[in-house]
Amino acid sequence: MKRELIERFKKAKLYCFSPGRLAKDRDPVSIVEEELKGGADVIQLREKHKPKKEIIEIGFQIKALTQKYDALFIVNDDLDIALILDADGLHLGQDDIPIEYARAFMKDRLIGISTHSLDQARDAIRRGADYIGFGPIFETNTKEKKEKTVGLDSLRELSSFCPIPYVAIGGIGLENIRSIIDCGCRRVAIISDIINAPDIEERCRRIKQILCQGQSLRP
Ligand code: 3NM
Repeated sequence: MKRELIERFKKAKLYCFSPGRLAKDRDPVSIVEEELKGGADVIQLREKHKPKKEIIEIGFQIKALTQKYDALFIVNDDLDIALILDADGLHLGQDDIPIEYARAFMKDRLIGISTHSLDQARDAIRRGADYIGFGPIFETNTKEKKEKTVGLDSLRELSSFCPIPYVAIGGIGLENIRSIIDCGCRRVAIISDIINAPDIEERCRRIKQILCQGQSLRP
């Protein structure tokens, strides 16, 4: 199963999120369905401010949607919730459970690691991450903990050696997506540019189209 999940992740281009606080008064599950209709390949359940009980309830609904739209379902931070929801993967930050401990439970599911420098990226690769997030590429107000931007030059360097799939994240949107592609990266994770867009589905579709330009679109 691991191979199949990794192959699916390799094909993924647009990595989206549940809305967290950006939902405002909207239904988070409907927002995720719009992202999926627009072509999201991966959905990460990221509801940091909610009680775990509620995250689990929303998580079951979002997982069902990812199955309907044939997307991968990843849980942020919480190993227990990833196991309860039988997620395809778990995403860990630098201050979360070290990957070695999570691997014992996630077994052949995916584990992704957030990295904020080339050194952290190398470390995550060495310790057996299945994919890495790399960022923030640009300034972002979405993340509570402010990290220094890594910039496009580091992304270009990562592209030159990274043996596992990597996802560019942080301040990315329709306006600057081409600069990411120019670094050799066609896999992006986007929160605010999509969730704050007036038409989420349309925003996803346009971004996905640009990511797929020159390559065949997923049927
Ligand atoms: N992780 P937006 S940046 C969740 O650098 C997250 O690892 C980051 O949100 C990292 O697309 C980030 O709105 C926020 O900038 C991404």
